[in-house]
Amino acid sequence: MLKKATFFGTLVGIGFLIGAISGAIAADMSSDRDMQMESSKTNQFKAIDQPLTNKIIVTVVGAGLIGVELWWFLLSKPKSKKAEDASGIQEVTVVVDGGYEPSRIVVNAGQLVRLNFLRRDPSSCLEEVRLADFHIAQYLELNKTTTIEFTPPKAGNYEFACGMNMFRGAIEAK
Ligand SMILES: [Cu+2]
Repeated sequence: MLKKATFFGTLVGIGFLIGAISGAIAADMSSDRDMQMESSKTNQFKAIDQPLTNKIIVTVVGAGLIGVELWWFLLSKPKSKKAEDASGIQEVTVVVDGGYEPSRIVVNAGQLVRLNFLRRDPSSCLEEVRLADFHIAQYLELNKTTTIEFTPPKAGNYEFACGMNMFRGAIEAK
């Protein structure tokens, strides 16, 4: 599963790369221009004519990045998972790694829910998970599964989040 941090890191990396390359090209051209200016003794600013292919590449890459960002923010929906209903207990394993996976869990109301939180993320941000509706605040040991059980009394959305309320997930009871 692609993590958001990794994704944005890659985007930033690509951005820097494009910036560095275009900077290098511009620096190259301006040094040429400086030499021309010195020899011709004119102080007039001259526009640098970029080859058409450069313009096309920059436009296409820019449009592509905008498209990816739009998709990421508008179209990528949180993964939803229906709880497996084995012997009356609705059990779901939630992997804690740069967020919660799945972050949306569909369960039946009035039936015991068992969430197995498997914490893979060493950051202290995700060391605790809270379910305010059930007055649960549970420390999650790294690389171990911590089980939390509760019964949603009625249909509705029950949120869970990290201790600082930065990463969130939801239990949808039907
Ligand atoms: Cu946090």
